Amino acid sequence: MERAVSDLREVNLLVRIPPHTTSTTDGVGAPRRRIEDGRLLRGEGRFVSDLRPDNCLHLAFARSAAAPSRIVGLDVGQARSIPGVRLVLTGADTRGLGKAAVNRLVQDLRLTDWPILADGRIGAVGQPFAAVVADSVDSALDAVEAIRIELEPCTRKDDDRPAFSLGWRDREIDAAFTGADCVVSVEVRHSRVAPMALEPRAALAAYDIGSDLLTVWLSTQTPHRARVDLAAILGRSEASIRVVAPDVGGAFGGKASLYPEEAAVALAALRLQMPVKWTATRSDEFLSATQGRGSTLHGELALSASGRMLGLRARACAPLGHWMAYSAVVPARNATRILPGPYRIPAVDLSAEGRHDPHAPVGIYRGAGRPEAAMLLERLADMAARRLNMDPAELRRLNLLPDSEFPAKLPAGGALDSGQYVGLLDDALALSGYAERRRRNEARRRQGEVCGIGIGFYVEPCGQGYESAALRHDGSGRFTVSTGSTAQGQGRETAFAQILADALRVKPEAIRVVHGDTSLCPVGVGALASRSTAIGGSAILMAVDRLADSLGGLPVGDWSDAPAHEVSVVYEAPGEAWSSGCCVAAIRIDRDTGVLTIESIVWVDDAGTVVNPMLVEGQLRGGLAQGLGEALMERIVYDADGQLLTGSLMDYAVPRAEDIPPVTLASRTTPSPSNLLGAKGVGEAGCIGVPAAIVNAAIDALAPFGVRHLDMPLTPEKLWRNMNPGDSR
Ligand code: SMO
Repeated sequence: MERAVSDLREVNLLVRIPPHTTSTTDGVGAPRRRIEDGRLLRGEGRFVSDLRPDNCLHLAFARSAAAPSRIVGLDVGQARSIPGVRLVLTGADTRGLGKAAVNRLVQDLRLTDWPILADGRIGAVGQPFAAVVADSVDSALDAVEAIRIELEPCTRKDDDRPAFSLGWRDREIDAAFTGADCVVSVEVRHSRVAPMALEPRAALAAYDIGSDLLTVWLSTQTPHRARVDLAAILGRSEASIRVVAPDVGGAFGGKASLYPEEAAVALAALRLQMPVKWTATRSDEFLSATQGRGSTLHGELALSASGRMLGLRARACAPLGHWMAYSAVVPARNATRILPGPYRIPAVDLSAEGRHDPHAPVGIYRGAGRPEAAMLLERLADMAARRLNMDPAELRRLNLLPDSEFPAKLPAGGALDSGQYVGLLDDALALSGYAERRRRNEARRRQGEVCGIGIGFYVEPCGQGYESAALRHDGSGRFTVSTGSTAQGQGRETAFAQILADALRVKPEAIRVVHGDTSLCPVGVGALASRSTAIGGSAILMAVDRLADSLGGLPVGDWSDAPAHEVSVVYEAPGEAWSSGCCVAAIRIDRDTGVLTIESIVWVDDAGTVVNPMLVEGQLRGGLAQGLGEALMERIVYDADGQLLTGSLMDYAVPRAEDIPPVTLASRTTPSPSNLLGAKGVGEAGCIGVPAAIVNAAIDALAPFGVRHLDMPLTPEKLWRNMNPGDSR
């Protein structure tokens, strides 16, 4: 074991991710094809809505068409009489039930109600106020149509108090600004965006009276957390609830928290003692799934005349929506606790707050505060470079933490664990031909072209806390590992089989990976915060050690004489892993239409120990697609009355395959000392670095027009208006 781990700790200098050829080895580092794919590609995946138990009933929600309002009348009589209808639930049926937990990451967290069905008051458009259970989906929808509700607009007493606030301040901060030669400041506004998993939310619940067991199949990242919440809501023991996450088609943070709709499905199954299923439509997702981002950040950076960063003031204001998801505090907290990120800045004043509002809840979404931190710093760095007449790359190189400073303590606590930040920057500059491109862009501008180049440097905290693993040897050289981590399409079974194959010195085919079932897996956290490979993978390494120990120190690899045996471990990481990376984007903007074209993206990433480069590449490309979507086109819009204007994919733009530019990927990895595997997260990176690089490139392109800042999304209209400021067309 010792040897296997230390072997992984070599620093891998600028290795291009290899082409997808067949692997020569099976273990950690091998580009193995996904175990999961055959089944999924043959259409044999089992998602919640594929599950069809006998006598399954169907649930549909009546949702408010109006924004915040008071319910003055509700008539479900006609709905109850529609043929096939078995049950109609309203807010009155949910009184006295418990609520889902919110992670109390800050003191003085002001919570909201957690209505399963609106009771007396509508918090936001789209909130369900009744649930119909019927023999068929059609009957349920007919009954929903027959429900009469009378609403009275309520002038919402605007609640000025934040739901929480937090911050960290160095005493030297004022002196840093007083003594500075140059101060730049920016306000960055992030639109709310939709996590947009391909598979919408879905829940199926069945109650068995004989065993008093409630089984809930959920499209979730966090089955154990869902079980805790369902137990609290329904007043049942955790032992009497089983939560199963079958195949899950993407989540991105949007399925990390139990939803009121899911609790309603469980409640209906208990009432009827029959299976009840609900599958969200895309409209349901826009209206009532958690959204991401939405924060406004203010930043001020103080520098010396030579470009040294001296002080940073940053303030993040995050919207929370009308109820709070489990990780509601996380985006605001991450956006500030990360600062000053990869840069050495001796004094900071960081603060954040969250506020309830009359819209859908805002939760974690791929990046969860990290993109906001990166955008703020990278905008400030570019503004400072312009002010000081320095090259933006030079200003960054001057201020990036040198390799010798790891672990580097952060003002909010914790420490950046490892990295080669200057190396990442230099690799990205070299691969993108940065200096030459800048020169060429000058010539292109003289020809009338609108072109720019931008850098997005980022750090990504990931992999902290605990995860579990249970490892069983069947007595004949075959192994089953059950993990507390879950899977939503990342290739978890493949990666974990590789980690185990390596550690046990067996073929991956001898390993079965079980996940996503509270009755088959040890209590665990699940998949979020880019933690599964780092922490879940380390738990698996720990289990191998424990298994070998408990078999009398049997040398790993010789299982022929080993008896059947099972061990269960909980691994807790001593610190957090910090991925890092540098993106360089080159873009042009059409002078007549404002359409932005990405000419190249170069991206060098440090994900620590790479278990499977194909999986890493998939994560990088997927993150890039979502980061690009946010940068260029995605935006949730509510009008002044709280109506959702972007309630369908006709109004809310997401990138398609043809929008995804070619990308040059490279890696410079420094294994993390914060976990046994040395791994760092990689799934969120694309949403963190890519938007900052694209936005900086666009502002570079529009600098000749006097543009000094732009907020996402960089729609053609916005870019065109910035090139034609006097034109009111
Ligand atoms: S946004 Mo992730 O599922 O922590």
